[in-house]
Formats: sequence, C-alpha cells, structure tokens
Amino acid sequence: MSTIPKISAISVPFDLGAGRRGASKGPKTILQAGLLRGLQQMGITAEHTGEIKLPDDQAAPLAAEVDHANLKYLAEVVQVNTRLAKEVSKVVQQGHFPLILGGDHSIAIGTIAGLSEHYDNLGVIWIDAHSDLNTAETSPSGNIHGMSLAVSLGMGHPLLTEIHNKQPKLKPENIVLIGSRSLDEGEKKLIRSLGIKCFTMYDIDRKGMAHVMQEAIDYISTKTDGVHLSYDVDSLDPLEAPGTGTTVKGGLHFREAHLAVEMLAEAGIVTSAEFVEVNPLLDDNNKTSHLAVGLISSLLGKQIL
Ligand code: 5AB
Ligand code: MN
Ligand code: MN
Ligand code: MN
Repeated sequence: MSTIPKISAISVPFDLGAGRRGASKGPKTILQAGLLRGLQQMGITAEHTGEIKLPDDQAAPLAAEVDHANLKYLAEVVQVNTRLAKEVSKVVQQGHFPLILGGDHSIAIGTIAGLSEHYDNLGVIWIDAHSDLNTAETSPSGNIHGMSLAVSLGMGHPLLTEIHNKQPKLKPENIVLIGSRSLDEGEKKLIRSLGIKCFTMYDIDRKGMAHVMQEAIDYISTKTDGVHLSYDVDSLDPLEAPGTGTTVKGGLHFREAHLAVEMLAEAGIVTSAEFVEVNPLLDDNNKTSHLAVGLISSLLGKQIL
C-alpha cells in the first residue's frame, strides 16, 4: 500500500458487548505502545480523531423499552455503534483511511454500518477464532460481540440491524473468515447455508497461511469495491496474545498473523481496518497491545527489509 491516504484512528473504549470487562482499555494501551509514532516514522500521516463517547444515562430508558432477552447491554451497544457509524462515515467522506481501535468486537456493527454508506459491495476479511455469527436465538452467552457479523448481514434485533439505515450492510458472498476454530452450532449452520467463505485453522494447517491468504485476496478483490479488515486478536494463539477475553487454543502463530497483513498490504486492497478485543487487564506486560501495533504497522506497509 504505497499510496496510503491519511490515517484517521478512532478509539472506541467500549467493552459491554463482551462477557468480561477490560477491552475498553485497549485503545489507550495500543496508543501508548507507540502506534502513531511508529506510523509517522514510516512516513504515514496519522492522526487520532478522538474517542467515541460512551453510553450515557439516555441509554437506560431505551433499555427499559426494548425486549432484550439474551442481548446483554443492548441499549448501550446500540448507542455506541450509532455514534461510531457516523464517525466512520465522516472519515470515509473526508477521503481518509478509518482505523478503529477497540474495544470489544460488537463495535464492528458500527464500523461496518458507517462504511456501508459508501460501498455497494463492501468486502470484509474477518480474522478471528470465532465467526461472530450468532443471533439472540443461537447465542450461548447473550454477549453481542459474538453477534456483530450476523447483525451486519441483517440478522438480529432491529435496533441493531437498523443502525445507520442501509440494510443489510453486507452480502454473505463478500465475506471471508480466517482463523476460525470455535464455532457454535447455529453459526456453523449459517456459514453452510449462506455459503460464507471460511478458512478454518484446519485449512491454515493444511494449506499454509500464504496459500490461504492468496485465495482470500483473489476471492474478495474481484467482486468488491472496498475491503474492510476486522482483526480480532483472539485469532492468535493465546501464547502470543494472552491479553484478550475469549482465548482459544490452537491459534495463529506470530508470523502467520503478520504474514496475513503483510500480504494484504502487498495486495493493496484494504480500505479500512479495525483491531479489537485487546484486553490490557488480562495481558502480560502489554504484550498484546504491542502485538497490535506490529500488526497495524505491517498492514500499513511496514516491511522487514
Ligand atoms: B469475539 C461465543 N461464540 O457467542 C459467543 O471475541 C464467543 O468477538 C463469542 O469473537 C466471542 O458467546 C466473540 C461463544
Ligand atoms: Mn483531509
Ligand atoms: Mn470477534
Ligand atoms: Mn473472537
């Protein structure tokens, strides 16, 4: 990505979409780990456009009105994502590259909603141990961070799917899942019935990360007019990324995780990105925040030589 536009980083210090608290502190530690300085040293113009405001008391009456069985903190998730969608849309309008720092993965709802205003065929590369394709009906936890991709496909509570109007935001054939290894029954059914492209850890072991990424890039670049990268750090093995709320063994190794973003940089197809689920309260010496900085730098063109 040699012709990278100005980067506008947006912090979303929100964690009520997850089952554990702490991801709200992710954006701050990622910035403290030197994100902007590193990008500037690479010759990239990067600014921090600010933080999305957290839910206020106005969320409470809304929460009381809606039926939110198995949708924890629905009102708060709706409020934060409504604000985020507006901000992301504004950044795209300005011609900048939106870089969203989470926060738990429920914020993908707002990111994708804001992006969808500007693309007819938005592609999404979803690197995650999970597929986040649950609905209130299939979710084992009620945590909305496990539902964000389903919401973007138009499935779920109307208060979520109707954020920022356009419906649905995404088409199933424009999605690629990478790193999957913990899928709930309802999610598996949905992946099969909608024919969503899914590279599990088995595929990565079997074919190698380079092969998988090339297939993913070829698949998504022909039919989309923009590609959003949604990178959940729990895609990495917990040994590499201990600071995250829902770890699953058998994940991406350090180099596999970087190769993925290096190949995306080389392909030059990514038009926006979010890095989510960094939880400093669970981390080991900010290892996971530093990892996120490394991954973002590689995505934006940092090379070894
Ligand atoms: B994450 C689980 N599928 O729905 C659920 O971290 C986990 O954004 C979701 O990928 C994990 O509760 C959500 C069991
Ligand atoms: Mn400008
Ligand atoms: Mn996720
Ligand atoms: Mn995950």
